[in-house]
Amino acid sequence: MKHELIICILCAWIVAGCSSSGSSTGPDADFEPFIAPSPSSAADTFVAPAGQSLIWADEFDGEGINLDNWSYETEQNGTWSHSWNNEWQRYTDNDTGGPNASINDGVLVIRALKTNGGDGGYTSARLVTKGKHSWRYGTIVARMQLPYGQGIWPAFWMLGVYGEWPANGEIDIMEMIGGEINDNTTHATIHWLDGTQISEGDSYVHDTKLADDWHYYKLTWTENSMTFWFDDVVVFTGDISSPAMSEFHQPFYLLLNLAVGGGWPGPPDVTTEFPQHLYVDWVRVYQ
Ligand SMILES: [Ca+2]
Repeated sequence: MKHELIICILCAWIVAGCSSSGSSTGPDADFEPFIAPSPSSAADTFVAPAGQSLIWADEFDGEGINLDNWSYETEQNGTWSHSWNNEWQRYTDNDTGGPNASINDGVLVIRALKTNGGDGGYTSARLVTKGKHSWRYGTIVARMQLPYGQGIWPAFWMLGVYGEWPANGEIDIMEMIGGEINDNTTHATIHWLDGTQISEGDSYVHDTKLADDWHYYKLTWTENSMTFWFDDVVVFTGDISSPAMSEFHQPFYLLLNLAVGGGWPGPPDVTTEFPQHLYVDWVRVYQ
């Protein structure tokens, strides 16, 4: 009896201790905010699309990542298995702020780290609005400053809410595979199902690295077409009026991720510097 009583007192003490240490609010109390290199201080000169209204935005101006807008898609530690595209990183959950994703001075920073661990050797983050926010047609735009280097693969993209890939459709507003001239190049692509997976797209090569400054990566989406923009330059226009492209007439959710390695960029090499940072000042949707 006496031993049981002591155990009960011990249990109560442990539970009380646990609850008091877990009562923090805001960003994870155990997380020390990392210092990312400051992005460019260039002025934001974005002009909202004429005739459309802002219907959703995340300006990343809060204390932490807004989990009413975003969820993490993760890979469990120790079970890393090239879940997507043979990418090398393990995507982690960072709550409102953590080592692979946080808000720094009004900017979302997604950070790829070299860990040398048994989880692919790298960690990073993949944020999605899946199940929280999705849109059909309009202008979808983000102000971003990209990472750089061989094997680095950031993306700002969308997936259809209904069906399995590729029948749900994929809209890649920005993909960059880094290294040499690739550091200056953004790719815009659409993928859909028409018997087999079909894709169309194009790329634009800028005169400086996309990591050197802020740029606007934008999709103008109507019931007939999708036009992809890099700042004021059209990267690609696709006609989506074909009956075989019904995917593109349903709501799509947003994804932001920073992959390391994978089938398209190939692996990082000795020239690739870590950590790498994808900076997102804001994401906005106009209709
Ligand atoms: Ca911001």
